[in-house]
Amino acid sequence: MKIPKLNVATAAMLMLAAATALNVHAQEKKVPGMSETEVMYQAGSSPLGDVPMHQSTNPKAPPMTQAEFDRARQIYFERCAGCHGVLRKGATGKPLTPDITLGRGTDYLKVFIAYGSPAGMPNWQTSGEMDEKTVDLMARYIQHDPPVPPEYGLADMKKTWKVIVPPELRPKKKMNSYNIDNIFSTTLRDTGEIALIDGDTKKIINIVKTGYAVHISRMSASGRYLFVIGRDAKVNMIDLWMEKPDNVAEIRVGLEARSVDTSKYKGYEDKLAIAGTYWPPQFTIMNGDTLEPLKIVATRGMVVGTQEYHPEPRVASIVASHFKPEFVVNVKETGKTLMVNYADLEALKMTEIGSAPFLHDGGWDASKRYFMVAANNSNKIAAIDAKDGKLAGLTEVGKIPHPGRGANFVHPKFGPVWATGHLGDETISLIGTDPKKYKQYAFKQVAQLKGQGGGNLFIKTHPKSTNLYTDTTLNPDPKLSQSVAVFDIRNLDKGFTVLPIGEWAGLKDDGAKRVVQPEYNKAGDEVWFAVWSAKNKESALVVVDDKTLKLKAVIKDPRLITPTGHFNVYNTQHDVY
Ligand code: DHE
Repeated sequence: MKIPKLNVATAAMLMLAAATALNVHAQEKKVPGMSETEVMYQAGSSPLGDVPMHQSTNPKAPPMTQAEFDRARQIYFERCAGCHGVLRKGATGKPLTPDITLGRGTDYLKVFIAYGSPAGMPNWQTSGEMDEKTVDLMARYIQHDPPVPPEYGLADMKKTWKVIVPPELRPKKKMNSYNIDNIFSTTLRDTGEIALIDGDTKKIINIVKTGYAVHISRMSASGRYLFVIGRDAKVNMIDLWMEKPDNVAEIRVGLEARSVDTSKYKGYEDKLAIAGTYWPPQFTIMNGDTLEPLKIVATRGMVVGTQEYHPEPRVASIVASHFKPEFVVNVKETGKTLMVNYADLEALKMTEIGSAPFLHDGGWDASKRYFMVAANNSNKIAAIDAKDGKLAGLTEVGKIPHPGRGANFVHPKFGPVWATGHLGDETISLIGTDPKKYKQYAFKQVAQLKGQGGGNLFIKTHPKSTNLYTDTTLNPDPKLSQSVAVFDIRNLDKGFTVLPIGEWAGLKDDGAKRVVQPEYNKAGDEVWFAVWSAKNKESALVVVDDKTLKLKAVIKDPRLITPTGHFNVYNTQHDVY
């Protein structure tokens, strides 16, 4: 790489920063912990790159042709927006607005983009991901005003809204012989589809077209409708009563999204659906039968603690309360949980609970009263009390907690606990969740287990099981990313057993084949894992016998392309984890 011309002091300072960054990367390769892959995970591609945006020219910024600007914008949304934000106001990455970047200048910015930083910025050029020309392009681009993607209101949503089978033409009873409770909805990430798999026979029921880079599946309260959200904010509603379950309605609620759920409070079962968007920063409440958009609420506002305005606080996890007619909406950058009462959409009441920035994923404790949500880049777990509508506790955990929905079990000393693994270290944190009988442990980290390594994404157990499974999907060591650790809950001090899931899959191709997300069947005696290979390589699902920890089945099919998350209907419907 050619180092740009700089004055001696700046050059020395930058070389020192770069050298530190390189050392950190070198170390990362040796120790299990936060890896470049993990940084890349946060910096996942945004579908906004193709969206027409308003662009103003900044005369002070280095010149760019329209073609250069468009190319840089595309790269920014593919590589950078996940951490630095759409408007570059900063999220898990630093702010990159022109008031900051213009002062730094092209040469300085080029070095940072090329070499990365110890704070987590990837070394785009030295890792071979970008060439020198691209680094120069990006250094100039971030000195221009950020182009602003359009808003997305009711009229835009209605244009995309389709009721494929109206409620009156849908089956009046279940028209198939599937054991619906034990169907799995598996995300086929790169084809924008989900596979509906019969958990009893392990056969594919249907491959259903959904949104781009589809993310999660959630169930309606009755267990009849399955809701799926794509990263392009497309919501699909699938009727499991049809002879061959398929889409009955769809809509786009924005330009980029990750979360969807449906109303579960008594009297409101299957009545409403909700989806949260990364862009625009808002959530939309829909009719639970047809997906007709009813109410849109913006999440722009002040950050907890600093009380500074944030223009793009993304909506992360959403769950439906069992205690009140409320959705629990977690807003990432502001660090606020909104308890959205849906009893009267015309006079919407919201309780705002502040905890810590970068709220991401989470799950209920065993009583389903406390929602345990990870403030991932703050290294904290917040416990939201859905009954009293307040923060029950905020506890420090390991580095970058990533629970998925977490895992609940009863610890011999600490009573009921909820567990999370971490992206940034090998620990598993146990947090007490019973403020009545175990008050001294409630909502505090009470113990840490030592797992296989960092890069953990998901953790799971089941009320009928005595095992606790943790993946290490994003660990840089293939041995770890292709296997899982299992703890015996009755004897946690014993350490863990390693299951070589990737090897058991017996895939014909070499490749990443990352093992991701343990998910139980309805009975709680099988655990399913996705073995996630590249789009052009063979993938599989591996089923483990929970009692013996032996391989039970491998599901392979050319249509199972890039399987990642999978959701058992019963366990998702009833929040069993
Ligand atoms: Fe996810 C849940 C966001 C990357 C698989 N993911 C979630 C949730 C959010 C989120 C906000 C909680 C939804 C809820 O409960 O309502 N995920 C993001 C990102 O912003 C991120 C870091 C980067 C991106 O560009 O999307 C990201 N996620 C991934 C992946 O790369 C994963 C591993 C593979 C994939 O399919 O894309 C992935 N995320 C999942 C899964 C869940 C999830 C399987 C649901 C876990 C559960 O048990 O409920």
